[in-house]
Amino acid sequence: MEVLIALGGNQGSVVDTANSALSELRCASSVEVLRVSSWYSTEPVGCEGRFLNAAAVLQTTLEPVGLLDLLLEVELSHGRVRAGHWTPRTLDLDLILYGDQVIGLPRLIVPHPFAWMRRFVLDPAAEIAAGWIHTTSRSTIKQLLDRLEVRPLPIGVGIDEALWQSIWSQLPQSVRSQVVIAPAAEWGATEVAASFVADSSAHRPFAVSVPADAMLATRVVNDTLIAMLDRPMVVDTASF
Ligand code: PH2
Ligand code: MG
Ligand code: MG
Repeated sequence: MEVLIALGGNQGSVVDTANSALSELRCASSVEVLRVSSWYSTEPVGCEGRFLNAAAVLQTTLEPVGLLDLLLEVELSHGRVRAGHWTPRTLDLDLILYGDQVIGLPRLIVPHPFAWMRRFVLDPAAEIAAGWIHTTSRSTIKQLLDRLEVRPLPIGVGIDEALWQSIWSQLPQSVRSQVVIAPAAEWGATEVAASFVADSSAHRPFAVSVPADAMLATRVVNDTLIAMLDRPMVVDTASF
């Protein structure tokens, strides 16, 4: 089976750590590393400290959960301390796509539920897997990336008007200037979504649910928009 993984980190020498992790994966008889993308500098989403992100295509004989366990093991042997949700990390290895399979286990959701809206996943992935179909959106990686390139980016909002006004007024100008709010009758009452109105596949766009609490909601919307808007920059790893 061919699988797509995302690599990321924002602590220590991320590229060295990741290269060592890839070597460890290459040593596993059940895994072959077929392609690795460039490294990208990306804006942190939901935490502090810029990230480096990349993607890799692996060939594996492991079942999805077996591969997940191996990835977690490799993270742990590379200094990953799970100190809490979204804390700085030396290395994060996420399973994004497993062939064309859709998996919904308590421990493992594939395609990764946020891959469709994260430039820090899509940009590196498009370099090595542009035509791969992201099963649940029925779009290719490249199509998912291209629709996030549009400026201003149409965003569907299904949030209560008063709550939305409060969220909007707190978003940084740099975010507000890059989006345009589209009518979103089709979205639920607590969702924001990239509005893919121009997308003739007419597939219901994915949405991100927003908590009712105004402060939390602002954070979720801000993080979502940063992940959608940030344009990852290729870094020259030779200079590291
Ligand atoms: N991973 C996260 C949270 N935020 N931000 C960027 N830019 N890159 C990541 O890989 C990343 C993140 C959780 O795994
Ligand atoms: Mg992650
Ligand atoms: Mg992870």
